[in-house]
Amino acid sequence: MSEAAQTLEGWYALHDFRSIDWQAWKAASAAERAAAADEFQSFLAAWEQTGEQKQGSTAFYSIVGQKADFVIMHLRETLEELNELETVFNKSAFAAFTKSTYSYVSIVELSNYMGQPGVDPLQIPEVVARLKPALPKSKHICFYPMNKRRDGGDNWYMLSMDDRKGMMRSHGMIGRQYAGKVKQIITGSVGFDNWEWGVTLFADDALQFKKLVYEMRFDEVSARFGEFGDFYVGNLLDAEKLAKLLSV
Ligand code: 76R
Repeated sequence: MSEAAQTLEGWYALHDFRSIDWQAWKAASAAERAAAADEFQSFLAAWEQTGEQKQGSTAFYSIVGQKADFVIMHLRETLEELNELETVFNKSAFAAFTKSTYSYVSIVELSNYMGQPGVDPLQIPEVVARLKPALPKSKHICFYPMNKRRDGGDNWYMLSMDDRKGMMRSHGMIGRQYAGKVKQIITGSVGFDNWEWGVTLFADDALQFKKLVYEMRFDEVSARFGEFGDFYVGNLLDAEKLAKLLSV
């Protein structure tokens, strides 16, 4: 058996994708709409407060294209908290005007491929901070789930640790060229959801998503072993933009 990579886990993650039932929203009375929108705004404020208290982090983005209208990405300490958040939201007045289109359950994950031998990563403050990240308020988000292939000669899980380390180094070097332009959060989802990882990227210039993902396609880890699910891309929402989105 090949040596499994050691992983460090941080906050649990829920990506909750919804579409808005515009017909129902427009058919509702102005008072109903105002009450539902106010309640939604109060959720946003509460999630913001959780972030300020460093008890978790929530990102809220519209989605471009017809796969969803918006995504709420929550990071929290426990799966119970994530469950509670989705249930409370589902019981809200606004949720009655939404339909779930996709969701993804995972956990912030760092692996030891690039680690220094003999150094305990949990003693490195930057590593610890990355396990419980404050989600940025970048203008754009990109999310997609992915696997590493397990197919005949192209089976990632049959490769030696050294071979995988070499390839992950090359992967990391490409990624580093995007430092300051793209922030990536890798969440592991083996045992939690249908793919092995969720990839969440944040950037102020959405074009950098395309540049980064395209460049990685030529790198062996992605070229030989990457399998990808649906891609979602979107724009930052805040209280003001939400009010504009919901005005009919
Ligand atoms: O954690 C680190 O920064 C160390 C290096 C590193 C690891 C271990 C790293 C760096 N990644 C790691 C692990 Mn990554 N990453 C992806 C994708 O679209 C594609 O082709 C792949 C999707 C992107 C865009 C991306 C970006 N990475 C992983 C893993 C787990 C693999 C495993 O354990 O087998 C996956 C699935 C994955 C996928 N990666 C970086 C980036 C970027 C931008 C970096 C540089 C980070 C930095 O140094 O700031």
